[in-house]
Amino acid sequence: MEKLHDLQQAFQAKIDADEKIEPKDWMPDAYRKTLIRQISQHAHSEIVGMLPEGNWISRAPSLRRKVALLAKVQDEAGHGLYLYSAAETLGIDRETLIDDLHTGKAKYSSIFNYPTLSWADIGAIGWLVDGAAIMNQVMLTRTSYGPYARAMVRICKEESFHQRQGYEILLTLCRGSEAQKEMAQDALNRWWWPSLMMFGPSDKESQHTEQSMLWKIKRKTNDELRQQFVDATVPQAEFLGLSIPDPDLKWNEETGHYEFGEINWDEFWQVVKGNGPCNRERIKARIKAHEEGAWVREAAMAYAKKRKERATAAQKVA
Ligand code: BYC
Repeated sequence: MEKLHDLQQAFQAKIDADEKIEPKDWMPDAYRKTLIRQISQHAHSEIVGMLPEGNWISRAPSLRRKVALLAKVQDEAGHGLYLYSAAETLGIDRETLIDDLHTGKAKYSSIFNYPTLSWADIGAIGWLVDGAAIMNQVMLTRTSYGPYARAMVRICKEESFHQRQGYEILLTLCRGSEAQKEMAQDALNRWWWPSLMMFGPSDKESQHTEQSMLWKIKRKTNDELRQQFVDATVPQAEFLGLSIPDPDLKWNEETGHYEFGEINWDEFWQVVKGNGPCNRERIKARIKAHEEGAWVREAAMAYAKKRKERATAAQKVA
C-alpha cells in the first residue's frame, strides 16, 4: 500500500515538474485508461475524417485542387497511424481499438457526422474543422505523455497546411461570382456550430477535464479552447466578407473576447450518441474498408513473418 502511495507521489511530482511520462514508466491505471480513450478516439477521428472529404476528390474543380485534397486526406490517414501507434505503447492492440470503433463502443469527433454538400464545404472543413483541430492539438504538443506529445508536433505542422488550403478555397470563392460567394456563406452557416461543438461539452458538463488538467493530459479546458477559436476565426470571416451565423456574436471591449450564442447541446449529444445525419453511413463505410483491406494486412503479416524467419536462420549460420 505504502509502495503504491510512493509511486503515485513520484508520478505526480514528475508531471508537476513538466517531465514527460514514457511507456515503460509507472503510471496509475486511470491515467493509462484516459490516455487510451482519448488517443484512440483521436485516431478514429482522423480515419473517419477522411470520409467527408474523400467524397470530393473525384469532383475537385481543378487538378491543383485535386492534388492538394488528395495530399490532405492522405495526411489524415498518416495521423491516424501515428495515433494508433501512440495508443499501442500503452499496452492495447490495434485490432481491439478498431473493433471498438466498428461496434460503436468508441467515440470519434462529432463533426464528421455531417455531410459535405458542395465544394465550398471542403473549404469550410479546412478552415474551420482543421482550424479547431489545430487549436486543440497545439495544446496537446505539451501533453504529459511523451509518445502522444511527439506525434502531435508533426500532426500540427501538417494541419496548418490543411487549414490554409481550406481558407484559400473560400477566399477564391468569395472573390468569385455572387453564386460562388453564396456557396461559401451557405457552407459557413452549416459548419460553424458543429465546429464549436468539436471542443466538447462546456466545462461545467465535462466529465474528464478536471482530472485531465491535473495530469496535464489537457492543458486548456474545452471552453477556453472554444473561446480562443472564436476569437481567432471571427476576423478571418470578416476578411472573407462572410457573416458568422450567430445573432448574439459581439465583441466585448472589456474582456477582449467575442461573446457568442448558446450551442445546441441537444444536437451535440444526439450526434455523439450515434444519431447525427451521417453516423450510420460513416461506420458502414469504415467496416467495408476494413473488410476489403483484410488481404493487405494478411500479406503484410506473412511478409514480416518470413523476413523474421530468414533473419533468424541467417543468425544461426553466422
Ligand atoms: N465528439 O469530459 P469530456 C481532426 C465526448 S478531428 C464526440 O470533455 P475529454 C481532424 C468525450 O469523448 C479532432 N465525442 O471529454 C480534422 C467524453 O466521452 P467518453 C479530433 C465528444 O476527453 C480534420 C464525453 O464526450 N481531435 O483532428 O476530456 C480532418 C465528455 O467529454 C466530443 C481530438 O480527438 C466530440 N466533439 O475532452 C480530419 C483531440 N467532445 O470518452 C481530422 C483529442 C467530447 O467519456 N481529444 N466528447 O465516452 C481531446 O482533446 C478531448 O478528448 C476532447 C474531449 C476535447 C475532444
